Amino acid sequence: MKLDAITLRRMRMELKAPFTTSFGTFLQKDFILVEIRDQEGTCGWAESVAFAAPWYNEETLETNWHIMKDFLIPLLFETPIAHPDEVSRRFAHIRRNNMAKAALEGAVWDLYAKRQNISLAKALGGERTEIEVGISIGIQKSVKDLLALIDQYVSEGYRRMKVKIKPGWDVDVMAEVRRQFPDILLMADANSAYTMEQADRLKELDAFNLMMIEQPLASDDIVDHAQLQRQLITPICLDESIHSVEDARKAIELGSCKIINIKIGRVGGLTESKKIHDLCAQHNIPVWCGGMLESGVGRAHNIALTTLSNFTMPGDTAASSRYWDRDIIDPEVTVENGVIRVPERRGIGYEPNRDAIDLFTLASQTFRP
Ligand code: OSB
Ligand code: MG
Repeated sequence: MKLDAITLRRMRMELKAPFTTSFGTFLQKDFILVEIRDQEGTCGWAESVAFAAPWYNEETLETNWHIMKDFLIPLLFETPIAHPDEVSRRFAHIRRNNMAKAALEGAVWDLYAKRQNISLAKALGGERTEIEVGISIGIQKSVKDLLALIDQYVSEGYRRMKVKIKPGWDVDVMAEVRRQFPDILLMADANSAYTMEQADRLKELDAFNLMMIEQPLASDDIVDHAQLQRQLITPICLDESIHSVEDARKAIELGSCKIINIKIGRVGGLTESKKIHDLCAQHNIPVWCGGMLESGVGRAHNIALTTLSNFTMPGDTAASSRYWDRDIIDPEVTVENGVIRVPERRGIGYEPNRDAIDLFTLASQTFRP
């Protein structure tokens, strides 16, 4: 692939409803959309999942713009790219900034699949033709509101309910959810809101037959998580703590988790995601695909990744209509009976809609070799 142009767009889309985690509330989604065009005019698309503020990790939309413009894009233009696996090697001497790297690498993957005339799922070695999805529900004003939402999503067919928790919105809430919904697949996500001093509180969650508790302790920890896992019946799933296949290897060796949430952006791209997937499969660690309130473009990448065989648990990639009045892809992502049918069209399999994209673009810049 000989690259001709890379366009970065600074996007803002209004969320249909606020989304609250233990670290803050999102009212809108600010992100960078990446378009890479080759000399034949084929375009690859991806988005960065870095948020406007460094809440989830240290990256932001602005740091991503800087790292892409001043370091990563020049590396992509250096020589032609034969295979997308080369991109992460080319970026390896730039430390971290995984979301910036993943956005560019993802667009190269889409471009590559389109040039091969196959779906991104197929290019990645995926097998599934449909994927099961769950839904992630933010912290609500009242337990009553939460129960009503779960009721709605259960009737829409979503296969697993993930409830965000934090100290003061945890044991009583989960107890009530479990009482009302005795049979659903249920889990909690703490987004690093606890310390080992609160281990007893977390142990109380063992009473509710949760599939897992996601990232209870610090976002950079795998040592305390190992100690906590020895005290819990409920499996721990790591999200924030895993940035690479090396992190995953160490967490598995230490016993810090029994499940891993793979987010393409957090681990630096699809190539690294595949490596983590393969390592976890060897160690009987199930994986599932996390979400970052993506637009349709990021959602399409998550869907393609989830077709790999060890994605055995429903992920967070819900329907476009759950987040947006109007998504930026055609068709939008739809969920029927808790399942997304994986598109067979080439590349990401959903067409970015340039009119819709323009509506949500605050600024853009095009780079050339
Ligand atoms: O921890 O998985 C998370 C949203 C923002 C930041 C972190 C997380 C989330 C979600 C939402 O859980 C997943 C989604 O619906 O995209
Ligand atoms: Mg999480």
